[in-house]
Amino acid sequence: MKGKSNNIVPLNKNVGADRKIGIVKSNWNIEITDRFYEGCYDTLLRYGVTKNNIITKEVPGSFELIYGAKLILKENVDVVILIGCIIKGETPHFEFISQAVANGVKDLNIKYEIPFIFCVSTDLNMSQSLERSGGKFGNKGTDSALAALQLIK
Ligand code: DLZ
Repeated sequence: MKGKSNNIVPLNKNVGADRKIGIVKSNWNIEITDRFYEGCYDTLLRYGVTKNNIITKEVPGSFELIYGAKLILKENVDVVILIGCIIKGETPHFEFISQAVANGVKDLNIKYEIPFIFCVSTDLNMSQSLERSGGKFGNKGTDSALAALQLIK
């Protein structure tokens, strides 16, 4: 695993056994979200989650992550991880999408009994995103999987 995680709470290697995990992955900036997904998926497997207990849905962009999370709820998952990458452009779009997604995930956490994990990077440029998806700042996908496992243990 490249980079270092800030997530230091030790977890039992079998904490994910018999747990069902939902992942919603946005395909906008897919170079980055693929890397988050890989870090997330590999970490779940390492902690005992089986492949058939990882349910993945893809959506076009981060704005659709909330809708995807609502759909995946029907699969009776224990936790949902929302993966996206929002990169600042030349218009205020960045602020609108980032705010909407952060608020949407907060609302899901308030409304439902299971946790929703925010694995959405909001970076100023692609190089920052690369640093957080397996570069010098670790992999946000790995960190998000660890957060999910901590919450359901
Ligand atoms: C439109 C848009 C823009 C400009 N930038 C991003 C981005 O950096 N990251 C991302 O995940 N999605 C972006 N989108 C797409 C929106 O999330 C959404 O898919 C569209 O507005 C359609 O609803």
